[in-house]
Amino acid sequence: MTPSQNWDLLWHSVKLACMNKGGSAYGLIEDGAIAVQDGTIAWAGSASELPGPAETLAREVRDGEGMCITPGLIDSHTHLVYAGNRAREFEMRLEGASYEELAKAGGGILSTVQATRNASEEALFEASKPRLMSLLEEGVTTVEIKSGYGLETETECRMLRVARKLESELPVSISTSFLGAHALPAEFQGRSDDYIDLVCGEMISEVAQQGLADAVDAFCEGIGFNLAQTERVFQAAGKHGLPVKLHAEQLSDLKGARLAAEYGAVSADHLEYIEEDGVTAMAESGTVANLLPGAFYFLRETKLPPLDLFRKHDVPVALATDCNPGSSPAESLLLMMNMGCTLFRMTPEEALAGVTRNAAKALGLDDRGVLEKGKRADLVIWDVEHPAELSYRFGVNPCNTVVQSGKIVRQFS
Ligand code: DI6
Ligand code: FE
Repeated sequence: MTPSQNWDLLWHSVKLACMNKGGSAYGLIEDGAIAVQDGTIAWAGSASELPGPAETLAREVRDGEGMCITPGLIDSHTHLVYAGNRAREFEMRLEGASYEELAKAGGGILSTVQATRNASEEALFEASKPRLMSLLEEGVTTVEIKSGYGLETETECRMLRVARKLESELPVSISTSFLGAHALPAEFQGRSDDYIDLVCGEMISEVAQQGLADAVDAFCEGIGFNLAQTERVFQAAGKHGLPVKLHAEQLSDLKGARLAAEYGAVSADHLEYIEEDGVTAMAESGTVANLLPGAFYFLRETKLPPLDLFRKHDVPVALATDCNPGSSPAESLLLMMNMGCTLFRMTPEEALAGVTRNAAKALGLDDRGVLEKGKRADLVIWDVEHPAELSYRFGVNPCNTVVQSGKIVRQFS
């Protein structure tokens, strides 16, 4: 028989968790096959429907030995570029100080700002790279990275340049967010509106002009910025044609998610304190609820994000590490899936959708997050029998092979 196709690479004898919506649980195909060609998925389906004998269809044909393939994982909310750490602050919190008290006393985010301002671009790159590598070890192929520890134009730009450089040196797609409105820097004490002038003027112009940001974020909170200030940031983002997202309702309900929805935000993140009005607004605007169980856990929060309301109104839910030195020094997206289930009562299928299909949506990326013909060939082969195992186990890494944009970039066996 003459080859009917000439794909680059084909796996057979694999279980595919396609994660497309509407079909069977996980979009599962038990005896599946998947082919890649020129960086995209050329074919995915049931092995019995392949257009010929597997060995004739691709230049390289691999037996998956029953392993499970999912889309490449996507960590849609991180602050992984920073200098220093806050282990001492962790000790103080365990002795009774609250996250908010430490922030108000000039610690918290501002202590990381100090360390980050003092770090050279090289030092910042070297400090951040191992954190990103930890994520990649577990099959992450797309990562969002925020600025927000500079709070002055030069350092904000430096952080975003480091994020771009990480993408150029490691097998990962990086999506960057400008988070100038993360905290009020000490030199603007008592003048928060003046600081927002700087964020909406010089800072965002510089960031946009240099093409350093793919989106704009803000921290709408008692210890961050109020609703009116957040709205100014969103308007400035709009002027530069940048999509918005928001840290909303993490510690209190300031109605940030409703505002974010009004501005068509791609995601609203944290959301422990959101109420139903916020959820319905998000449903209408198609804003993703990006939940961060690492921060919930590490701050020993007790108020749960309202999963039942997100389900009731059909708001897509994503899960991310929030990797940052203060509220979530987490470098494992698999652990977040487990925590999404154990702490937030998500199902393992919801957890996997949260780091694939819905995480892609949270970043406004429609070319990935599911296994379908035409999507980017970002895939992970897992040494598990069923995709529920990815959420079930914790502290283990069953990742066998990672394919990024059609290339095998990691192989463990
Ligand atoms: N909420 C968070 O959880 C992170 N930023 C934010 O606005 C924490 C950042 C930090 O504490 O360094
Ligand atoms: Fe965050």
